[in-house]
Amino acid sequence: MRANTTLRAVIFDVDGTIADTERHGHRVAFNRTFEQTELPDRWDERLYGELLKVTGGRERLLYYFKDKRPAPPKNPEELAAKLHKIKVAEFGELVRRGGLPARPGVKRLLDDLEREGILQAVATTGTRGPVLDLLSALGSERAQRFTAVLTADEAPDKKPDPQVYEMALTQLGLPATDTIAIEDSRNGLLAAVAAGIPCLVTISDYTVDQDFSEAALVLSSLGEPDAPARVLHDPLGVINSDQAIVDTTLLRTLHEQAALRKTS
Ligand code: XBP
Ligand code: MG
Repeated sequence: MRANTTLRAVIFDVDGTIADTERHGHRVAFNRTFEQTELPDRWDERLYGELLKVTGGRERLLYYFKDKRPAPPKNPEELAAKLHKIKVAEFGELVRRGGLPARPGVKRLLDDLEREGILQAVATTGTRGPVLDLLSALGSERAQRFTAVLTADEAPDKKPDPQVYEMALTQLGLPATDTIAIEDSRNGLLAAVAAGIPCLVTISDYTVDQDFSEAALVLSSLGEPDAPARVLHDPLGVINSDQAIVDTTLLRTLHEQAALRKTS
């Protein structure tokens, strides 16, 4: 049986999916912000892993003030807004210095999608400025190919809320069933699925232990010919191996099988 849909666009998450930005990017930028503002707070890798359950940098600061900091500040909203502004600038600086390269397979897949006429879009809870810097780091030609780039600036309701995905679909002018999302976290997966979009998860080191049972496929990365991804969960049976390289052919098969599962 064949599904009556066509894969027309792939919507990428940014943090953890296009690049491994959290441990050596956002976390470092938060700590530089604390230093710059002469606050005693420092987020080590373990604590940052806990804080990541909250999406959005400002919201993460508020959660930390409320639940993790020994002495909460007098005006948490005001302080979080002030710190977040500095943090966004610090993170942008890190990105522009080239410290956060694309994950394996990202550039290869973007080029493959372009050759095959499949649209590329971005749906992220990150702030627009540094997101655009991260996309530019993929190469200016690739960055210009994104038909829709939706960030926290346009979609304030952060993942797992589906708002950013719904806005991406509106800009693409496509129904959810003509697209696939690529995510690295449970919050991202839930956002995509709530918007009706089948989701491929490429885990990152902070999300390796999360529950991805709603995903169409879970891999260790997008894979490269000389370093294929490990297949971690393949509920639709699209891969007959424990290794995979994500390309347009695989995404079309995944898209079709996800559509069939939905209608069966
Ligand atoms: C990523 C995030 C982002 C960044 C911080 O989630 O939660 O908020 O950690 O970015 P996702 P800002 O990958 O699901 O989009 O500081 O710019 O908010
Ligand atoms: Mg992510």
